[in-house]
Amino acid sequence: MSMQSSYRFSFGPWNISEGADPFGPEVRPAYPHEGKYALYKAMGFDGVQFHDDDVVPDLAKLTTAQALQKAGEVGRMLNNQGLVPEFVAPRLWFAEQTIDGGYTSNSAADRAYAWDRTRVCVDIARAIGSKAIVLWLAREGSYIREAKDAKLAYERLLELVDNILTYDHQIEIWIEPKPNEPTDLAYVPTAGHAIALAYASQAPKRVKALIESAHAILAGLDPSDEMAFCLAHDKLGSVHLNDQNGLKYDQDKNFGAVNLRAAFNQVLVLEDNGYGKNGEFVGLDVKAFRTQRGSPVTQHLKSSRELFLLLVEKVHTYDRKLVQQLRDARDYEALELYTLRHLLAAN
Ligand code: GLO
Ligand code: MG
Repeated sequence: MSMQSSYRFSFGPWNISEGADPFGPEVRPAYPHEGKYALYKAMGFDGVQFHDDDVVPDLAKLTTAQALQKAGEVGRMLNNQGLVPEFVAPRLWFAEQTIDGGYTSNSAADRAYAWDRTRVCVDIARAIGSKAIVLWLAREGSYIREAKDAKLAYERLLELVDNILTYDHQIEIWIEPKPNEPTDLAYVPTAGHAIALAYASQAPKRVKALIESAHAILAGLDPSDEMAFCLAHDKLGSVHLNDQNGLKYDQDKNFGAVNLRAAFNQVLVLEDNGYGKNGEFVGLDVKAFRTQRGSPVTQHLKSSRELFLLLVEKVHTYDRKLVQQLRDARDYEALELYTLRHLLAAN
């Protein structure tokens, strides 16, 4: 029996049931938003990831006071259910004002909208008892490179980070890098960009990254190395584990579904570096198959969690002495065969 680490898992309500793609009708009705929270515990999840308008539906129609009252109610509901609000992310990519980005838009009015919305998001995070906001910089990039001044855009992003840190002296900012989609070229495409912003900011300790497996793959990088980079700087706020079959649209496949070995290496780097010991969650960002029947559709979340735990077992039984010997001997041929045999349970 191995030493079973006690990981806590999380995901966002957008991972349940949604069945839309740009090429056809929705394949199933949305599962009622309010009913989703009751599903978490039974599936082995303790953390909820939010967008600001997941916490407060119709956010745009409410005053800040009304929004914060609703957030307080949601915080109490989560507490009663034993759920932890892991983070809140401003959903900036749906608004009219953010067609060409918010923080990096060429329009001062759009930038002002983005800042107002971000402040409300921080307030919502505090009202539900969440210690972090996540910045997935969806439309902060360009469709054609000549459209924006990239240097100015990066200066604006640093100014944004500093403004948030000054606005609230406790909140953490976790930047979720992604190289493309919905833009052609996104600003802050990698962990390196996110961590550079952290160090350049006024409070580097409160700025971290959230690494999503698929986003690293889309950047041509190895997800476990992106995680390792953040861990080396004590800046891995969270993860979005999933998988991605090469350079195509963002797929959010089940963790380990495409590349089991790469998934093993992600679990290895997390486990070996004590990820989770300071309250970090193992977050998932996985989509249900369009073809899946039923309501609510949740099996993909259970499958990804199970895969993660099976790989934790594989990490525990990975023969470290042998790995060290083979590293010392620089016999990577043997190390590779051992690793693959181990994954296939053929040793
Ligand atoms: C999209 C992102 C997105 C974020 C979420 C939280 O590619 O992965 O799902 O993770 O909006 O910020
Ligand atoms: Mg994500």
